[in-house]
Amino acid sequence: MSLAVPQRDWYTAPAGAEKLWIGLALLWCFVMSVMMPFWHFRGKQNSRGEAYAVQPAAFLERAEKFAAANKVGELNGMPIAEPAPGGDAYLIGRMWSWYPVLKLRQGETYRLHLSALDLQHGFSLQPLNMNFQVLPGYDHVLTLTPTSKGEFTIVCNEFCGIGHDKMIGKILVE
Ligand SMILES: [Cu+2]
Repeated sequence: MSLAVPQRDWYTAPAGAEKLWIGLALLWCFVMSVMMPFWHFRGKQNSRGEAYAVQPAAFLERAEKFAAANKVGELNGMPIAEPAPGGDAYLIGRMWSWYPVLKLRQGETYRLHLSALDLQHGFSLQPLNMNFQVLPGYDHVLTLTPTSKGEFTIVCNEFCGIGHDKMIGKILVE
């Protein structure tokens, strides 16, 4: 048994329909590549990339202070915090909950500070499907203006252990 020696000039240039399809695929690749930076600057659902270094313990303190000062109720034992319009809101991602529940007003703008206390979590706002990374050590600030009323669910979309699927939070918009 022996292997056949490969043909020396195995390459034949694409021609006809093959050439056309490769050209179209390549063109689409360029379009998609250009759309990434385009939507980064023109899209209305992107992070501006504003982030600060923060120790998890310091972030916990700020978030607890925020939740206590703005508490307007409770939902399943979790405080509901209503930040002042135009003000700062804090949200902690940790194994395995989002703290606190936020109550926001439609049309008002907030600065939402997102951070994790233990490991990487994923902030995924449903049913809008807006997704942001939540990392310990980083205070990620999102400028947020709710455009519709309702109850929005935050799920964690970065696997974070045994209780990952129970990590569900709420944002209420009135
Ligand atoms: Cu998580």
